[in-house]
Amino acid sequence: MSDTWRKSPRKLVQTTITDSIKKKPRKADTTPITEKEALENDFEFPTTKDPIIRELHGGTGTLAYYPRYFTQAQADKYLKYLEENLSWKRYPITMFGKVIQQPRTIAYIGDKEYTYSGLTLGPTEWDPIVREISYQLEDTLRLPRDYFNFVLCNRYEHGEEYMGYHSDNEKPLGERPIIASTTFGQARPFFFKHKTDKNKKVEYNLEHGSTLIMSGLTQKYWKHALPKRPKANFKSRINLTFRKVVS
Ligand SMILES: O=C(O)CCC(=O)C(=O)O
Repeated sequence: MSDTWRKSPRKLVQTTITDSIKKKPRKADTTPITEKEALENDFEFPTTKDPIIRELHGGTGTLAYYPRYFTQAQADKYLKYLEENLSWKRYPITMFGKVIQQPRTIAYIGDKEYTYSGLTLGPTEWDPIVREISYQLEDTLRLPRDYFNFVLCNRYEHGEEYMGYHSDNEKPLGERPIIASTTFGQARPFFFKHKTDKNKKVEYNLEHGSTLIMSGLTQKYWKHALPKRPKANFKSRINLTFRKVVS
């Protein structure tokens, strides 16, 4: 582990490197992997869209970041559509025994019911454009069609809206969920911290049109958060997390 400076598009940031980052060689094969391989996460990230792949310290997970998963024009189109067409609502959730309003609005889409922080959502009809995005992600990752069976959509109006540290480790997602997190709108910092070793941290600046894949044991060993940035004058941001209920 070493402290290192790396360049982010906006500024130099210091990160503690606890892992290795590599670009894997391009694979010509586009045959979908099997459901079993996907669940066991026994696959290599295809590199058709140039991901930056980060193996987290000691086999504790894998992150793959696609900074420009969508072109600017595609991302602009999706942002506008999602803002105008999803049914955004603010729900109460239970945190540490207290009922609070979520500090963001959400929309839920998917075949399956999903419960987190005392809130049960779905099932609902798929929005056709969200389905289109889901299919593109499945194709890039060589996942079987309809692998992702639900999507949690979060909308942050400004820098006061946020998501606190948590992991997506609900039982129905399985131990090694593949979660595809696609961002439209305002670029914002996104943090990971190891659950037991406070020195291990990873930071991204999730950009308009980017996708971050969390896989392997990431949810078991790491928490993630989209922190508040109250003075940052941030505009609206939408994030879609494509997931699979396996049981
Ligand atoms: O908006 C984000 O990027 C955070 C999403 C997230 O952490 C989640 O849905 O679990």
